[in-house]
Amino acid sequence: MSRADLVVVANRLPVDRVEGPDGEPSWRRSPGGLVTALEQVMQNLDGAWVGWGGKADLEVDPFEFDGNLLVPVKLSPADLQDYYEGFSNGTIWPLYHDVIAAPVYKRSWWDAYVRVNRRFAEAAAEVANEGGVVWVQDYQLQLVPKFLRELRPDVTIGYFHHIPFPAYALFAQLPWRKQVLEGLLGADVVGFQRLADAGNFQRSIRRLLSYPTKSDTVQVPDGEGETRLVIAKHYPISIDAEQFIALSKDPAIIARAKALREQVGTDTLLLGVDRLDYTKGIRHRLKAHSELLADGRLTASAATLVQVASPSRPGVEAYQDLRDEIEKTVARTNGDYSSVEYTAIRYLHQGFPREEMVALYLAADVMLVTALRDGMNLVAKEYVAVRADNTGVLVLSEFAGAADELGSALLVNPHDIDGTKDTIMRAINMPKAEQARRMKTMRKKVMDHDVEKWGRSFLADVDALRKERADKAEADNA
Ligand code: GDG
Repeated sequence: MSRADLVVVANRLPVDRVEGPDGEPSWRRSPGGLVTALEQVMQNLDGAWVGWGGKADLEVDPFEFDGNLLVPVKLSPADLQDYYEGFSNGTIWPLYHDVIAAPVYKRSWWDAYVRVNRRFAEAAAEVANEGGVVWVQDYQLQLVPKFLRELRPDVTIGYFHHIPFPAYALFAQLPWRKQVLEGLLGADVVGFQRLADAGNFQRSIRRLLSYPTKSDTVQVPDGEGETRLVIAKHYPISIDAEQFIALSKDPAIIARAKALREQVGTDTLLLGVDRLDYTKGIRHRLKAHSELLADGRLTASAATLVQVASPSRPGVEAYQDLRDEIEKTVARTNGDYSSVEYTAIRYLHQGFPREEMVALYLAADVMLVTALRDGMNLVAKEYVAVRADNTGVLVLSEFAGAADELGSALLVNPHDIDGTKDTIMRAINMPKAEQARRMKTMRKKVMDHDVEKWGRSFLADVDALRKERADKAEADNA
């Protein structure tokens, strides 16, 4: 098998397997956020990507796709249940999002997580070039850095954590907390979304492992009386702003946005776009919105809320319950406040092509991002990127990572329903001049810090450590 200088390891490969009319399988680029984020970074690099192919028990040899080598990792139905739906999405996801849902601690899930992380590490070890770089992605793979270092001490390892890292008092609940920290510390660079996440991580290290930390670094004992320096700092992720801007100028998409507005027919269009996930604060948003209707501050003929809730993790119970609850609320609100002509909430439990998402962003006067906890939230940045005429208002939860950069949004605490209601009304009534002032500042931020810059700054730190190690090895050998 050929090898690569840069290997990305992620739970999913960046492609979906599709079957043609003749039953012949082929691969198609998948529309996920991580893929888009890394698309630019991986371009022209002759890199490799290690990940699951999207189907249980799928056994496929590594293959070329768009100039990169894709290396499928086989996962059985039991792996998927215990490692993915279980430990990743039933334990880590809720724990790291401040226990919005109760995390489940199950020893068999942990065992599966260890087993599968080892498998990903083995696949990466096989494909990385001597002295190469391996970049591990996200919370499903927190043990890969350590396993990989054991197998391939010559490679330099980066890990990026896309979701929040919780405060020590919460992280301490995890029965396998030390193993997880040791797993992550197998990397040379551990990246987080927010400064606060990196701080939480370092605090947990000091409390649980007693390793010294200083500004962005941790001193990890190497077992032979020496220490190894690990960088642990924040690298806020972003979007391919150019691509979103280009789509927003596409005449077909502009026409579509206009048509959507006309069909909706109200003066104001409020928009929410989220995976259907309890971290996104959809319930809180709907509560604030329905109370505004009940109070008479909003009417269905004046404002419509379009809520896209793309299907997510249907195999996890908490997601099934959330869906039922949201759909009940939507039906109630529409029943109570819609008229024959106007619908209070247009609820869409579907995924859409990116072009349609951009048309919705262009059509929306107010974008509602009310996450209870969110690593970054790319939707907020996408909305801002497409508003080239500096109109529109972003209502943004202070608990989303994006709030650190987009301070000119109207920031809300989504738990404060009265505050959220007032902020939605302020957004609807905001004068154009104020909209422009705020939007301009936010657009500059998103354009100056796009995803390419994110990737470059992370990999630059990885590369600096790689060079330092190579120089040291050379000096030791001299
Ligand atoms: C995790 C972290 C962090 C959504 N529905 C459709 C669709 N989307 C796209 C959005 C956006 C992406 O999916 C969602 O990204 P978010 O950042 O909002 O949220 P998560 O999926 O939870 O992502 C998050 C992110 O990782 C990156 O590090 O920001 O905090 O939780 O790009 O536009 N895209 C299309 N159709 C849909 O129906 N085409």
